[in-house]
Amino acid sequence: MSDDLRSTDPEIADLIAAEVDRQRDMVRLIASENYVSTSVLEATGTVLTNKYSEGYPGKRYYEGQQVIDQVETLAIERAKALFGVDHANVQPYSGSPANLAVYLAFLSPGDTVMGMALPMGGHLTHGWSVSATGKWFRSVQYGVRKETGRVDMDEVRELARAERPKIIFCGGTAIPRTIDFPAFAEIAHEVDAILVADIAHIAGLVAGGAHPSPVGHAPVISTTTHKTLRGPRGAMLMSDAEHASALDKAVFPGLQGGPHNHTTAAIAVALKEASTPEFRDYAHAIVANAAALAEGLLSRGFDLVSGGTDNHLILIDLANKAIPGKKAAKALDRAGIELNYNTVPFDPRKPFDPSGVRLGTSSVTSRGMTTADMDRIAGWIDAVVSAETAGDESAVEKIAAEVHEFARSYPMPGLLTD
Ligand code: DSN
Repeated sequence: MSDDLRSTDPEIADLIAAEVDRQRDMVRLIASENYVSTSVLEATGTVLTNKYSEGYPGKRYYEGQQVIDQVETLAIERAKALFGVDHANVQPYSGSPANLAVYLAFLSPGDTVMGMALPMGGHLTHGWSVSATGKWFRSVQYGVRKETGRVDMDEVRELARAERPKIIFCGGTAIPRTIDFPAFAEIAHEVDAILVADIAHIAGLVAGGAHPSPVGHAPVISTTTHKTLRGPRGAMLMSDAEHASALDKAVFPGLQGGPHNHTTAAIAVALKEASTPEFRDYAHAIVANAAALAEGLLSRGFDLVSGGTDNHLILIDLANKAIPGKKAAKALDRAGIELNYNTVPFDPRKPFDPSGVRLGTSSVTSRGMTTADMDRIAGWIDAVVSAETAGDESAVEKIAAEVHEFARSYPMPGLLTD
């Protein structure tokens, strides 16, 4: 950290330093988070934040875009090349605004949208009732089969035939299994709907060839850039040529003002990193680590939604361990293992105190942890859950010391290189 920040605002400088330590000392298993590289961090903290640039490269509403146009064009071209799409818009501020732009581009208020229900693994912006997308549009929601924990494609087809949605979202925030893009595309085609693949969670896996691509199946693709893709907090919309102009108009001037140019630059850097053979190895290592972690949890009697994982994400239903998700998540956090409590499909408990916890392996894989480490982490998770159930806080403290020592033994990407 620079001396400038430390002398201007020591309180914020101290808090940032404390967060660096926290991220270094924890085993971070939040499925939507990651560690960006030093290069991505550097691009984020630049003078590009000083510039307004409403519009798109070559057609702006303010002067002084000689450099910004080149930055945004590089980001667009890298997104197009990496994902193999006709068109990319790199301006959405984050995932929710990106998805709202999709509504603005193709729907009018009151039109029908179909998406996966939030408690089944979907996202708020896929038409869930408390979101603007569920209030301003007529939303129909699909889920997973109770017996398998997997998306019920028969239900999706029946619902689509009955309700005739204008857009169908696939993807979500707690889906441990491969998304069947061709099957969704077939249904969307049958009912004349636009299929929107929200690949926010799996974008890095798609880029690295560790999950099938929606390209060629979904004409519109939405993603954040900061999860498995390992970029800055931001988002992108990608599409075929036919849907490009409507999406661009919806992002600007429809929904947003000036793009965050420092973020655009960092997205460009992350996309360059994601085009390397090393990133392909990283994407496959994330999936291998998730499989190993799932195996370690299953062997300790944990009940995993869908019975396991195909990607970076694991959803544990803790009902058989007699501990609610929130209590488990808080105990694990005290023990140095960071994850989030989460609803499980058909959860009898409330969303703010649900039955499950959600884990992901993108961050631990960025630290360099391998499949050999995953059984150890599963063992700690099991031990903390047992200790918390027994009310044994000293056991939690003992595990915390081990976990912190273990975490510190791996380098942290980003500002720290130790
Ligand atoms: N908050 C993100 C997640 O954790 O999956 C989704 O928006």
